[in-house]
Amino acid sequence: MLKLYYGSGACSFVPHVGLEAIKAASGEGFEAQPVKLHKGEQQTPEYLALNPLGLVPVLVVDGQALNQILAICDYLDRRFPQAGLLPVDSWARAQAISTFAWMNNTVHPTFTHIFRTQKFADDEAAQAEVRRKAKDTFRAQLERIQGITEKAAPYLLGNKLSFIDAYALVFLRWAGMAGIDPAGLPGYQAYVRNLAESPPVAAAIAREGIKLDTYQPK
Ligand SMILES: N[C@@H](CCC(=O)N[C@@H](CS)C(=O)NCC(=O)O)C(=O)O
Repeated sequence: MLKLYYGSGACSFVPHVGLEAIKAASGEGFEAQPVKLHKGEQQTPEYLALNPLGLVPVLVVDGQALNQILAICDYLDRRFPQAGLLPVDSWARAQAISTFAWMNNTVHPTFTHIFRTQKFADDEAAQAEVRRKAKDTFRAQLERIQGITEKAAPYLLGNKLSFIDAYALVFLRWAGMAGIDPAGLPGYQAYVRNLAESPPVAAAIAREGIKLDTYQPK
C-alpha cells in the first residue's frame, strides 16, 4: 500500500506525477493525502511523527515512512521499472540523477529563499536583500532549464516522462509566484504547456487543483 502526503503545488508534485505514471503502467494504485502547508499541517505531532523535518513529500509504504524526493523517486523507479521514470542504462541514469539532484539541492532551495525568506534572515532589510538576490539566481537557473528544454523530445530525457519533467513544471509555476513572467521564457513555457497534457501530469494537476499560470507581477 502506497500513500503520498503532498502539498498542493509543492515539490511533492514530483513523486505525485511518478505515482500516476506507475498507476498507468502497472495498475498499482496509491492514496493521496493533502497536507495544507499554509495552515501549518506539516507541524502537527501526527505529521512530525512521519517526517520530523516537517516537510512534504512523505511516501508511506506498508506503514513505513520515507522522506526526501530523491529517495522516494529512486525507490519508486526501482520498484516499478515498467513505468520508465528513470533510464535503465547506468550512464544515462547517472546523468538524469545529476540533473535531478541539481534541481533538488540547488534550484529548489533558491526558491525557498524567495518564498520562505524568514528562514534565512530575521531583519526585514536583510530579508529583502536575500529575496532580491535569490530571485536573480532563480531566474538564471530557469534559463539553464530552458536550455535543457530546447532538446526535449518531447520530454527532457527523450520519449519517456521522468521525474525531472515534473520538477521543471513545478519551477515554472513557482517562477510566476515569484513575479518572474514565464512569457519571458517562451521555450520553457511551451514545453510545460505540452507536458501538462501528458495524462499522468494532467491527473496530478487535477488532483492538486492547481493551474499552470501563477504569474503575478511584483
Ligand atoms: N529536500 C526536501 C525538500 C522538501 C521541501 O522543501 N518541501 C517543502 C515544500 S516544496 C515543504 O514541505 N515546506 C513546508 C515548510 O517549509 O514548512 C525533499 O527533497 O523532500
